[in-house]
Amino acid sequence: MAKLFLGLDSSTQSLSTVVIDLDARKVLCEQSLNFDRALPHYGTRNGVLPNRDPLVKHSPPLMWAEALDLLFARMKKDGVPLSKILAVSGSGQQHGSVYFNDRAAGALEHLDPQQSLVENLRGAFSRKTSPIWMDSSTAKECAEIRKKLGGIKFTASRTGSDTFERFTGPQIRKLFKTEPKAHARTAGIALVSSFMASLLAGKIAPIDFGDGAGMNLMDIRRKNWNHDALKATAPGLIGKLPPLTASGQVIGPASSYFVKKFGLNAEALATVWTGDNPASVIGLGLIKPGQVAISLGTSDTFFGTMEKCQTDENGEGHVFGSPAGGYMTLICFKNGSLAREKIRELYKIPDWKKFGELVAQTPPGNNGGILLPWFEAEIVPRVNRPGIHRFDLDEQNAAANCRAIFEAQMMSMRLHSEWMQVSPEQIYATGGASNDLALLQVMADVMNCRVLRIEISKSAALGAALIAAHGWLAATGQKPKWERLVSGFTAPVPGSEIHPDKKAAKIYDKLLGKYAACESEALEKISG
Ligand code: XUL
Repeated sequence: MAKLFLGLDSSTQSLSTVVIDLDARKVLCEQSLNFDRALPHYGTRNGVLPNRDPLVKHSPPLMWAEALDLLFARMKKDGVPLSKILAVSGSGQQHGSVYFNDRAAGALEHLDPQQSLVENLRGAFSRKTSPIWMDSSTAKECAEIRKKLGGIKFTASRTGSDTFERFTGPQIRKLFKTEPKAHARTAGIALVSSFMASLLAGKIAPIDFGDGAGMNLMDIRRKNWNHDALKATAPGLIGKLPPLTASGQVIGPASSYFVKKFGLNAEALATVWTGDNPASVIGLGLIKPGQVAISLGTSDTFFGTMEKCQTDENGEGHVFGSPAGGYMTLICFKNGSLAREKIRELYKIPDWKKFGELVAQTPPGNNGGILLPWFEAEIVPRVNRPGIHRFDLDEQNAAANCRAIFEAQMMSMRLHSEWMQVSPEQIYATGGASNDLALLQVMADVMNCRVLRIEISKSAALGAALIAAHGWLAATGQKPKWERLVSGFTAPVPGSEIHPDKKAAKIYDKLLGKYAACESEALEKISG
């Protein structure tokens, strides 16, 4: 009998599913439901509720529940073999939080298939809306928690990250300070991932080590709730948080709600979900320590895996538990494609082919010319005042500026990931700009390792399906190996390998010092 597993991904704008056939190493089907289009009555824009305060970004948790009903109904209608699914897992946008009152546990246990999930859950929340990762209204709370935990370095070394506005702890503190009654009414706090897992399992689900690390509440090394962090955040938190565990752990059989209503296999296991980034790490096949992927999108994101927990003293990068054991890191550079496109516009370059030709006209190292392309406020390094800075670089020289943006982005990634103490053997490049060979060559040269392109459209949902498979195999005593599990699902694009040019790599080894000095000088100028 085919071994089928279902992975879901509840992201900001949509809910997606991937069904895999494990033995055939095949994705059987994928589906996606866009919140704004499919559920317009919630009035969200790109999945987020409008708010007068531009810093506040909330979404309605009932919309996510309704989306789950709708997607299961669609899968049933489309003949997806739900009756053969052995286990379900999932991933959620990270950091977002859902607030249950004392009626939630009972409602989840008695989900009535004659009613919708929305009807079943009405009256089970202590707060109608959920702050999500795009919210940046908690600067004060971040400062308060960071201070109580002893500053950036200690906050990062205890919880895996410095305090960030979007992280769940600061969001919980804001609720406690501004709506103490709602905080008191809250019997349970879930993440988006554990909320969705709770619906599937029909009981309050644990939070996993991957998503739990995005809260500023979990002890990153011991992988339990950190009492100092809980105390610094709000009173009584320990009673409101579920246990922490590994993603893929079996919670129990899937709720009979899904069995009776949509024909899900009555023996399907509901397993613990994780965050979308940890799930993507699995979906991209990063399961061994030292493996790295760089996603080149609107922002560029560096994903790495580590066996031992290293944290970033400067508090720029995040450390989460990896679903494959050990740790993963996420470092987000805001000025990714956004900045590359700005340079293309600035020098009126018709297309990326021409852009690559201009880069090829200039030597690696750009004769020492450096550009800091902070068109938008930057996350890494922290730059609040946007602006571009040039050092020994002629503003009129289009070709040198094209090379300079590629080199700056890659040197910044190398510099700001050094704290991980990982030297990658190879890097997987993914995302929109990963088909730009000139950019990938600079990546290979600066990082001094091979680069391979990987194209996976729903890496989080695929990762979630693989986590479900791992959970089921472990629960049935089959000692699964991650390496075997992901193989075939996550292969790089054939022939996409790019090797570093040894001469160029030496030039960048030397240039990195100058780049770091230019960065410090610019940062000082901005803050001074
Ligand atoms: C990660 C983060 C985002 C969300 C997007 O820290 O905030 O990547 O997980 O869904």
